[in-house]
Amino acid sequence: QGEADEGWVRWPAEFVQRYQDAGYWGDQTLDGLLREWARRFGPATALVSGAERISYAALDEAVDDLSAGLASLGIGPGDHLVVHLPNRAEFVTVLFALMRLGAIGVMALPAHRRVEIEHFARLSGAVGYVVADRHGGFDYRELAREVVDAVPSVRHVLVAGDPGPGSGRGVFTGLAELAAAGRSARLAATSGAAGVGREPGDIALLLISGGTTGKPKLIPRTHRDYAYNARASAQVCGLTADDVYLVALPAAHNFPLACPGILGAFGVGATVVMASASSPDVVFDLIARERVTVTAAVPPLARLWVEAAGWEGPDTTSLRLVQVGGAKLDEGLAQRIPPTLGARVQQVFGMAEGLLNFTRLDDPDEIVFTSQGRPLAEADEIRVLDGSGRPVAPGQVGELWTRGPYTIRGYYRAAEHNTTVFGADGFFRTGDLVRQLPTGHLVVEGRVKDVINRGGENVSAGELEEHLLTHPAIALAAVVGLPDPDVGESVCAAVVPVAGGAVRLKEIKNYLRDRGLARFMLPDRLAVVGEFPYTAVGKIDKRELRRRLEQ
Ligand code: J2J
Repeated sequence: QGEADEGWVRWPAEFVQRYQDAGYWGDQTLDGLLREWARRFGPATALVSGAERISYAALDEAVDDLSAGLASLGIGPGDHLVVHLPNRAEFVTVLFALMRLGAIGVMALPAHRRVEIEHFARLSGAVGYVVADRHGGFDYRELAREVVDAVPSVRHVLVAGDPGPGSGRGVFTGLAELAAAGRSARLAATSGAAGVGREPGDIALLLISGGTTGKPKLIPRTHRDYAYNARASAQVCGLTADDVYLVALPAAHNFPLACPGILGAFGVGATVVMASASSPDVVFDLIARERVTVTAAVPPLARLWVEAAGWEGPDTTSLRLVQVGGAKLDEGLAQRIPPTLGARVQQVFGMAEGLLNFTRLDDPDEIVFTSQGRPLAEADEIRVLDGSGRPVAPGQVGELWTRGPYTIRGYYRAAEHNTTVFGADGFFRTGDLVRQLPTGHLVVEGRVKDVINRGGENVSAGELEEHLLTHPAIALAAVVGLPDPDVGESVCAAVVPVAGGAVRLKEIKNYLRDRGLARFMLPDRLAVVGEFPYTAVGKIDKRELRRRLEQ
């Protein structure tokens, strides 16, 4: 079927055959898998959220109840709902209940606001919007009222917690009431007819692209490709039923959702613990109380934990693995993680579009600290190309293109954009600059667009940042281009100094020159800031930083 019909691009038949034959793709949907997990791990604890502890069997039942409740509202196969929930149990029940109906969740992150949510709702033609009552000092029901008014297709607002006064308008429904109604309906009926006609090759959910340029794209992930993604990631992490996985990043992000995250943990009968916030106090308490063994962080968060651990001396004795990804982890920070948090580090270079790279548990320290891992699957095809599409010499930096059993062939409803980021052969242009080591591991050297053009000289922001971070007075660094009347763009180094640290442009330039940097690589300006802006998942937000610096 063509893109115009469905709004997304399926894998060509030849590849379907290939990935099925090689055992990557199974014949179950994700909610079908939940049923199987409930049979296999029944009484084991699947999910811990606040004071709630939910077994695998109870989770599967809760999903049935909620899906029956959703069906009673008329929600069914092919419907889209924007899911905008913080890390709490309902995130999991909603995700699976939608899948059980053949409905599709659009995985918004808690930090998204009106502009993004309306964009997701319009683009997907969402019939519903699922929110929490309040979280992190924000009332999502107020946002929901604005979204309902602005996007006519949104007929249902489903609220985790108190549906509030808005429920009087008939649009707002509490998830708990809905599940209770669904339960009664289920007990009265003889069979549940939910989820008719779903196939493992259909869309299970839509993820949000992490790109910080342009409007976020929707990423269609199918049941079978996402199931592989989670299962293989769990294997790489050596996950077993004895593991306890802490969701510290927003659950709707690909990393904590399926790499291995929630879905990978469920697949082996492990326990998933939801952290309502990612701050060191909350996270350290949960690690000690629940004996957490594995968690995932973006580098700024990992830095926060490492620094706080130095002060607080938390009990992290249970922790065995800290995955770090989402942005480049600098070597210095990577090395501090094992001694301060008492766990091994795993670098993960992933993307919601698919391709995942992991350092392996048995990789030498040198590789673990300095590379961003190697592809998950044998069938992941990797090309490192120069600007004119030719392969670079081995070990040289180039742009990463990829194709494989869990990498999408096109964004959702983005036919035009797709022609620019997907090759005719189906390869996805990641926009990341990498070099590949002889071992197959990739080192991320920056983003294609994150190159500053100063009068024809190309300055790689990533490269300059790495040099800046080696300076003892610099805690964080982000290099951006600022408009300049003479040279087009000037190179601005924004830095957060270490506590009590002082930095000046002249001294920094001397320092960089002494490290052997070319003159053209030196920053023109230095902006000393107290704090960087962050994206919804916690990466440094360069677009916003640039905007602030321009003012
Ligand atoms: C440098 N850049 C990285 C890394 C991602 C696991 C981990 C991360 C994501 C993710 C993910 C990087 N070093 N280790 O989905 O499952 C940058 C790249 C990439 C983009 C993708 C997962 N890890 N990046 O971050 O879709 O530029 O996914 O293309 O949010 O983040 O962003 P996103």
